[in-house]
Amino acid sequence: NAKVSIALAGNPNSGKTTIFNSVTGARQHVGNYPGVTVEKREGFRRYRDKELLIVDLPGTYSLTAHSVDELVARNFIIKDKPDVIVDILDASNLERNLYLAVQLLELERPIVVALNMTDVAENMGTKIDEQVLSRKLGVAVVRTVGNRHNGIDELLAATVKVAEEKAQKPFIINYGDAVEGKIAEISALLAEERHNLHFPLRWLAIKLLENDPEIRNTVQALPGGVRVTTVVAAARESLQATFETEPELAIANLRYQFVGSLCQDVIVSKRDGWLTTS
Ligand code: GDP
Ligand code: K
Ligand code: MG
Repeated sequence: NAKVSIALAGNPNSGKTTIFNSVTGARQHVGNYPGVTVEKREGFRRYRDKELLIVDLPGTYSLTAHSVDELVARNFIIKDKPDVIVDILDASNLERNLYLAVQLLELERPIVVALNMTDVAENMGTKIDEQVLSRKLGVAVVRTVGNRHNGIDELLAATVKVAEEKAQKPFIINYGDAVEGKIAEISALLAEERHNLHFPLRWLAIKLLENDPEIRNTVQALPGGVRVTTVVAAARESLQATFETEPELAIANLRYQFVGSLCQDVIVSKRDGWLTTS
């Protein structure tokens, strides 16, 4: 296929619009996402034998149902199914940016990571091993400095390559036995409804345990929705007892722990070590 649709995702101020402009130049137009006043910026670019259609998604820190921007971003990814998501990370704020990255990965769509603002990170003395990051996330990672157009061609090449490969390696955070048991139980129930569902089952199960209002409503409307809702309520109660806190907080904490240890694995030097070795 000569057409490749690409969605740019990332935290606010990670450099999405800068990279979007660098890639598309003047070939862009602005509209709105259906039903909401969130601005939708689309652009085009010819790259080798491909026609790229690029959408600049709203910047978000998370993918909950609690903000319109986050709902727009996640629904676009799930329902419009762009061929590739390019997740633009601010390398100088790696931990917070990886928190979104792992949530994007949990949507089980093809992803390329742009490690942007690497100049700012290095000025702060933070060096990131992008090969380790690539291996840990199971996706291509390309270093960029968006405002200097550095790495943009490599980013496009990696993006088109992912679009051609199609296969996305599964990415799974292990949330520990208590949560994983509940995810398995709910996923099995959802599997019976899979023809009515557009979202990945594991992701839906996690969102139900997090009491995500949009997913709760979607599932309630299914033929077997009442049964799923009852099982989810019992699972949430059980997790509440295990963690002695709201399951959504427990799950967010587990995700933060995962991201924290990921950061330790990929950040090779901070200011101190940096100065003594140079
Ligand atoms: P967005 O909110 O993700 O769309 O971020 P923008 O594209 O608006 O970028 C935010 C700011 O960061 C702008 O002032 C850009 O010029 C700047 N910027 C983008 N990429 C880089 C980069 O790699 N390095 C540096 N130093 N600045 C950048
Ligand atoms: K901005
Ligand atoms: Mg922007």
